[in-house]
Amino acid sequence: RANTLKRTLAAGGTATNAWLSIPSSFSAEVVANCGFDAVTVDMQHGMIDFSQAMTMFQAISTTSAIPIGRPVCSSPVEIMRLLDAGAYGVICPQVDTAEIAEAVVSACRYPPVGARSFGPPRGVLYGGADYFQHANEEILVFVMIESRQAMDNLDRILDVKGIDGIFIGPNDLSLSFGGDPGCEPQGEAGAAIETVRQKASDRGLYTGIFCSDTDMCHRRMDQGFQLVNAANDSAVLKSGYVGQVSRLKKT
Ligand code: 3PY
Ligand code: MG
Repeated sequence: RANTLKRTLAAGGTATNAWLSIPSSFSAEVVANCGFDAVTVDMQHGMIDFSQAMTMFQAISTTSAIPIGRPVCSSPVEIMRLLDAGAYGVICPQVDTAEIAEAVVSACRYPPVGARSFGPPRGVLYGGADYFQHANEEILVFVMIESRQAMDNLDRILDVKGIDGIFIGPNDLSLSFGGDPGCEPQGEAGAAIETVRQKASDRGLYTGIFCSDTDMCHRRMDQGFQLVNAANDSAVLKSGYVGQVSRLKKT
């Protein structure tokens, strides 16, 4: 199966991503039917365990949205399990060094390129019978840059062969520069975000960043980011119901 998200990004386009934290195949199905280019199952900060993530990938794969997983951490074991469950891309958190980035790439690529172990039960169902022949090419590998340490190692991380793109975690980046969590930090962390974007894009890497609303997504796309997401499922649910309560109380 062709990774349509990769095709869009490779053509220089922008893509919309939805971010899931609720452990439900039904809510994943609802969101995946909304028209996003990609839907990300977040196991790091979402309330989602592995078997739930698997059913969420099943739901997403009933649509044309590309299923992506954010593993709990960037351990090769966690990454390989998500790919076996049918993720067609990963957004790996806290990739602070080139060594971690190398391990991430290796976990996503079958030999001789990497050291991914073979046995993709849902990967084959999603990707097709020729999954093995194309997985190394089709699966998208994003490494998250979200710390001062990653900034110190930035050139080395970006030079790791096999990375498809970077994804910025602005909340953690802001914290690591001494600020409060937030998606649009100013000062050093704000400057760091533009440095990452520029250096990644100079190397032909795809650039993504976490945003918290659609206006922010537009600002980031104007800045040159290609892959954005706005509020996650639980935040959308909450704001929808808070609005409902306030409108009901007015009448
Ligand atoms: C961050 O902003 O640090 C993230 O990882 C977004 O989820
Ligand atoms: Mg983070």
